[in-house]
Amino acid sequence: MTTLFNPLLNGFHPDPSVVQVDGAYYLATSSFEYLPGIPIHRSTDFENWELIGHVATRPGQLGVEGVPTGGGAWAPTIRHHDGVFHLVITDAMGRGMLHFTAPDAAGPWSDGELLRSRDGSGIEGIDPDIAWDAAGNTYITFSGLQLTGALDPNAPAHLGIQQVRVDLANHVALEAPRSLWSGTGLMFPEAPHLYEIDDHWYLMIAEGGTERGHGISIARGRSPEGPFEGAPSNPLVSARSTPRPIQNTGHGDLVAGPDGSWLCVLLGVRPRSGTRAFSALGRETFVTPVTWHDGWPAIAPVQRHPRPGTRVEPDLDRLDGEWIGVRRLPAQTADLASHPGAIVLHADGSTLADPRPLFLGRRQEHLNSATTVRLDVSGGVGGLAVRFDENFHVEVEAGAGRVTARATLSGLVQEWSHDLPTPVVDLHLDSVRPDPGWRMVATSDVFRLGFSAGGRARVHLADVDGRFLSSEVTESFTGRVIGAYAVSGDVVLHSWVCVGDDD
Ligand code: 6LW
Repeated sequence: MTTLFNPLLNGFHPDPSVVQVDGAYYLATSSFEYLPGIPIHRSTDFENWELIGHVATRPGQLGVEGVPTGGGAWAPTIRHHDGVFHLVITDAMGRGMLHFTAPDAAGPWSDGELLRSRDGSGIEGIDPDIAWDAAGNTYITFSGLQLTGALDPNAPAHLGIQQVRVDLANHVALEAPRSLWSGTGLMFPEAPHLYEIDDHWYLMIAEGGTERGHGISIARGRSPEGPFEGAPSNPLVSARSTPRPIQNTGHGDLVAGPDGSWLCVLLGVRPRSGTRAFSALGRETFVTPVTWHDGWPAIAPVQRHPRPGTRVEPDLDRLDGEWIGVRRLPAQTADLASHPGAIVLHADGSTLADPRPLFLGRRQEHLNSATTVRLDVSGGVGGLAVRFDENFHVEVEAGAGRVTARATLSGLVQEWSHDLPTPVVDLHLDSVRPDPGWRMVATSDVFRLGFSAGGRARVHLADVDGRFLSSEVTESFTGRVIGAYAVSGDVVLHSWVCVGDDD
């Protein structure tokens, strides 16, 4: 039996989908407005996972450059058929429902083709699944959330679980969508996956919404088109109204594990505070065992089993796959040529309040985290930030003789400034457990902001309550991203060290 670490993938990696090919596992997750998009992780033991690439590495594969915050790459399904990797996904409020292929999951992937209805318009829905039957029919099963109609109060916001057979070579539906079993009546039936197991077709979905009410339900029938009968044990798994440390569990995908027993990958959060209210890292990927009884799966509650802590000190003479940009590729953000061994960030007039900041980031992967960067701001102004989005970010910024800690929280801005003795400065951004002191209800964590310069000891600038950068407060689908940024002139990033662990 493998060591099932949970989270399986630390940091925001929601909506996981997994496929097993020739003894290796390939896991795809959502990436929203960040690029490169749709990370692919690989494992042979379900314990150690390696980021092997991304589906969207080129401009135009996704249309995220202009999507609203939280739009973009939502909920992939990855499968393997006739020697080819297939991935379907909705580029929400971007290009629409897309189909990508690749001979190797590490890429390069295709440009992405729009899946169209018979009238030529894009198929309207999210969370597409792709499956084939023995006769060679290709099924796209999806959640009928009407994103474009959402602005029309009279439009049906949700059509339930929908399905069409498609001509995959021409990316066009062969029929009008049919409605399938859509769960036990909870809101937001979504994340459908079809499986042909033994002599049944199983339709597994998420329902209840991706927050605390989230859960997984399943139905089965004799045909991929239904009719489907719901399991008597639905929901198969949900943390709703439980004291479990992993909450929001749902949006799953089933796979036979390395030892032949079944596993379910699914999303969850690790909320902290007195009432476990705030999820700093966003929705992460978890895994839990599955057993079968009388032809129905039973999914075990997700057990907390954090990985050992890490120290990350990336080489700055290359951009590894963990670097991400906001609606722009890291290669469009970072100059690796002008200062070998360091990354130069050339400000372009954008700030962290803009939709495409000059920001080179990495997911925050641990609940307790300490990041230090060494910047040369002799030629500009920039800093080290942790962000959820344009409205919620906390940073330490240096340049023009000043160093400033700043919290921007949905229009509320507070700053703490100090003289900057030298233009080469270490900026510190730590996320630490709060000292509850006299309060019963503490927060999720506290940001500790400071700097060190000229060989002198660290100067503490400010403490900022971490609750404001959580999924719940920001109402976000993503999670915290820590990054270096520039707002004027040129800023040189000489080093990056992030140490973290999960208590
Ligand atoms: C995803 C859907 C969802 O497509 O959120 O709330 C979307 N549920 O399953 C983005 O994660």
